[in-house]
Amino acid sequence: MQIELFEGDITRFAADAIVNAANTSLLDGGGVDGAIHRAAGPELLAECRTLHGCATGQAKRTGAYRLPARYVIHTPGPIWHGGHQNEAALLQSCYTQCLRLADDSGCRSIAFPSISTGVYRFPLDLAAPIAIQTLAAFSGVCLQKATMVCFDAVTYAAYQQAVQALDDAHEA
Ligand code: AR6
Repeated sequence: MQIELFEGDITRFAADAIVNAANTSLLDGGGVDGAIHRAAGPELLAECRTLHGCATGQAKRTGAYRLPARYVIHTPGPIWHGGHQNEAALLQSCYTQCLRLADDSGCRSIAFPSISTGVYRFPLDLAAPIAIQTLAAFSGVCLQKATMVCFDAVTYAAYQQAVQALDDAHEA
């Protein structure tokens, strides 16, 4: 899987599927979730209401309405409780389930925000390698490119470091 990093706003990023770092109700979120709902329009919330929530580490798909994408894939990341409540495996599952759903939906490209590293407080230096390693390990039928859309320079630097660490490990 080809991995790219981009610093900016995911609601303006064109990809077949855009991932939303949601909560388990799939309703009433802030952060990137709030931005996605504002940009997509009220039809997105109406469709989310029909889904009856989503478990942490799983993923559900909706239309993307006014966003420059075909689908929004909603995934509730784990809330960080110190690292002993399966947080790493759940975060990995978020990325894997989103990739599978996008691939099954015929998507060629997908864009992710930095899941769980905002309100849910998952440490960025631990989250970034989990995300990058999971993207790198995935091989789909249709899906060819995954972009991590980082909202600020600190987030971008953490993902850049994780990509570099993976490259170094492959060369060693
Ligand atoms: N584009 C890209 N990334 C963004 C954007 C944007 N427009 N806005 C924020 N981010 P968070 P979480 C970044 O808190 O930690 C919500 O209320 C942000 O800087 O949105 O998974 C949900 O409903 C950070 O790097 O998601 C849940 O209740 C990253 O997105 C809860 O927050 C994730 O931050 C989920 O918390």
